[in-house]
Amino acid sequence: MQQRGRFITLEGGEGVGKSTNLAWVAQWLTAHGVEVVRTREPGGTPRAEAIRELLLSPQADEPLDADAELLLVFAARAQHLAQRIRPALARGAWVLCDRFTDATFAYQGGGRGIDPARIAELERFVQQGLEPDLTLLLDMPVDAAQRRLQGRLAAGGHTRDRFEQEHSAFFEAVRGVYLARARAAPRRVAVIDADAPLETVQARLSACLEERVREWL
Ligand code: Z5A
Repeated sequence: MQQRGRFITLEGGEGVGKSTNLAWVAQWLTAHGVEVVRTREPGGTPRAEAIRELLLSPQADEPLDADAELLLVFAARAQHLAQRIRPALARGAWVLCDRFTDATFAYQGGGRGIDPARIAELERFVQQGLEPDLTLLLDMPVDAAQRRLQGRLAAGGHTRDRFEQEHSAFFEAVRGVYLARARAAPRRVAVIDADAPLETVQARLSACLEERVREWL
């Protein structure tokens, strides 16, 4: 029987370098002979991307209720799991996903203040026990990540989405939940110090992949 592929997620607050490093991790895996499916949340399929648009677009005329936000996140995830993640894993491909349910505990739990027990209920309902084999948590102080994003905004071509308009207390709470989840699940979550030049961050990622992924190859 075909062995199921591995499920790896990248997590962290905004500006920590998830998108930049996702491409790098995908290259590392491909170079080691793995078929990699790169994807992201919210999103990853056309319908789930439509839900992403609802979640990210700033709508001053009608605020998005926090429970509605949570349910939309899980609706997108159910679609993504059914149409993309589970089929890929079943055929033996590895799935590399930019954010997953740790982000829901961090943003909807830490940021919005939703009871984590409710999030865990939806997690069980939607994921039926599926969780990442490895989560790479890119961590850095909120103010340093914000400075990176200022640089990107100043360069043009990027406007703040609904989450990026939040205040630093929101992002501090997000970071706190991520780090608490890493402490609670050290076998699954590897914390990478992302407050360094890109080459240094990638050397740290490489060491982590050698340690944690090599045995699965
Ligand atoms: N969300 C949620 O609320 N609940 C959920 O369950 C899920 C998500 C799954 C969209 O996610 C939003 O969805 C997100 C949470 C919410 N909220 N926000 N905001 P997203 O992942 O698409 O959004 P993001 O975190 O804002 O992505 P981002 O801004 O693109 O950040 P990033 O991917 O971590 O960073 P990056 O684009 O790779 O890098 C940012 C800049 O820094 C860029 O100019 C790079 O060139 C630069 N960079 C990267 N690394 C370095 C280093 N090492 N040194 C210097 N500069 C660097």
